[in-house]
Amino acid sequence: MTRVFLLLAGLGLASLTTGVAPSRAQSAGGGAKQTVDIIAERFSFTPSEVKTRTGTTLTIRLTSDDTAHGFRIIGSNVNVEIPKRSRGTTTVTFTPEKAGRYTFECSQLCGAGHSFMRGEIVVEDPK
Ligand SMILES: [Cu+2]
Repeated sequence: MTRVFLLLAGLGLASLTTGVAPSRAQSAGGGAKQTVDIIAERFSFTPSEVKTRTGTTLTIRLTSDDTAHGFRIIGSNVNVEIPKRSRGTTTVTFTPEKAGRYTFECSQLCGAGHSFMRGEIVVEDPK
């Protein structure tokens, strides 16, 4: 009985996780969409620069090539864990309203070069 319950709970979590990105993308309401894959490894993100435009729903798929890392966009509420290699991909969406440069960084201590794990999302205003 307990085992069945745990299995169902696990399935529920999985569908919640995979369901987050699509529902957010839809709520953006007709705006442009863009998807980028970013690979994390000690001690960098590849690519480390992503270009997008204001109002675009940017879907970021995060995968690690070694240990677990984090991904935080400074000045936003995006802060997620990237599971270690072969344990899957974390997907987040980010819809910048203002043009500018948004720094992202690793938010999980991963070794001596952790503080160098940074990159930028460069947002241009199409107008
Ligand atoms: Cu780190």
